[in-house]
Parts: sequence; C-alpha cells; structure tokens
Amino acid sequence: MTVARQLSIETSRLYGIVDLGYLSIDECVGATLALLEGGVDFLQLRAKEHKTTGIAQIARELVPLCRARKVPFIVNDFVEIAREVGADGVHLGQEDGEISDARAALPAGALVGRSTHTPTQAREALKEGASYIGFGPLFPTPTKEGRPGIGLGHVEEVERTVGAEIPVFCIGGIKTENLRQVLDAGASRVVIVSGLLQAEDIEGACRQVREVLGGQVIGEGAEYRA
Ligand code: TZP
Ligand code: MG
Repeated sequence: MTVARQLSIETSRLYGIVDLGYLSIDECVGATLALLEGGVDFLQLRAKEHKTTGIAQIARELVPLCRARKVPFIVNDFVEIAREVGADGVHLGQEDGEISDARAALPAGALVGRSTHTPTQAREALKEGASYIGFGPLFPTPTKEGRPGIGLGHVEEVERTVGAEIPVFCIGGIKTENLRQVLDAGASRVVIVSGLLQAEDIEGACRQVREVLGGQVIGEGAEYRA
C-alpha cells in the first residue's frame, strides 16, 4: 500500500464522500471523477447498506482514480477493506473500534480518521492518535437521519485546540448556501456529502464550494489545485 503524500492531508479543505446512500454502484466512478475534477482533496467511500465484497470491489476501482490525483482515498468503517485494496486509510465512528487497532492493522503512515460530536470526543480522538477528525453534524442532515445538529458554538474552540495538531473537518448539513457561516464560525475544512452528490452538476457544485473556500492555503509552501 502506498500512502498518499502527507502534504495532501495538511492542505486538504474539501472532503468529498462517495456515499452509496445517494449513488448506485454504477454511478460511483462517474461521481468520483466529478468530485475529483471539481476539486475535492480528500475522498471517502461510504456504503452503509452493502456487503463487504461489494464495497471492496468499488474501492478497488476508486483507488487508482484518487491516487492519480494524489487525493487520499479513505474507506469508511472497514479497516480490513482499506488494507486489502491499498487505501490510504480508514474512517472510524465512535463505535467502530480503537484507533490503535486500526493503526496496527494498516501499513505505517496510513490515515485513521475519527468522527467526533463534542469537543471532549475531539480531544480524545487527538490523544488516541487520530490523523484527522470529522466534527459534527453541525446541522441536521438526511445523510445521518435522526441526529440533532450540534450547531456552530464549539467550532472555534475545537479548531483552535485540536485543529492546531491535526486537521478538523466540519461536517453535517453543510451546503454552498451556509458554508460562509461555517467558515465565519472558525472552520477551515469541510466535508460535504448531499450538498455535492445531489447537485445536477457535481463537478460544478464542487467548484462553487472551492470558490467560497477561497484560495487560502493551509500549510506552508503548499498550493491548492484550482
Ligand atoms: N457524519 C456526521 S454528519 C454526516 C456524517 C457522515 C453526514 C454528512 O452529510 P451531509 O449530506 O453533508 O450532511
Ligand atoms: Mg462508522
């Protein structure tokens, strides 16, 4: 497994998810290419209702697309699939096991992300050795139905503390329309799922988001792709 250059995670600002809740299997490659062309700089495969063999098969198709653009490819939930397909890492929720166990199962340098919903969980994930965290859901979202939004009140604090050490990606209900508000609350990186996948033109929607994110560079000496 070759791990994508670390620079990518340090400078990443737009994390896209190929979520099979919104896409059919046949749409995954096209959506991935559109997300990549539009400028996502981090990409996850998330498939809640599919068998592991099917997920591994899709993942194998997406790995080279991301690798060609030096965009880290992350598998949601399944450490074993991430290892098997040569992904750059895995993303774990609060109930998905220990970060240290995932690290032990993956090659050195693999990325292990953690979903967090409170500042305490964010600090714990940092202590446990997460490579990055998701923080949210900021707003209620159909992608995680039934979860209340945690709001914007803790974004600045989590960015200032945890975000000084590892990337913090705000997530949940973020759209082009409320992105400015999220950035003004202190966020510097975001995950957007339905806001991109439900767009008529996924690539165009990504470009719009990148425009709002602006040309600001995080990390010295690195430049964003347009
Ligand atoms: N974890 C917290 S909120 C969320 C996940 C996977 C869903 C984000 O999706 P959307 O459609 O951008 O709100
Ligand atoms: Mg999970």
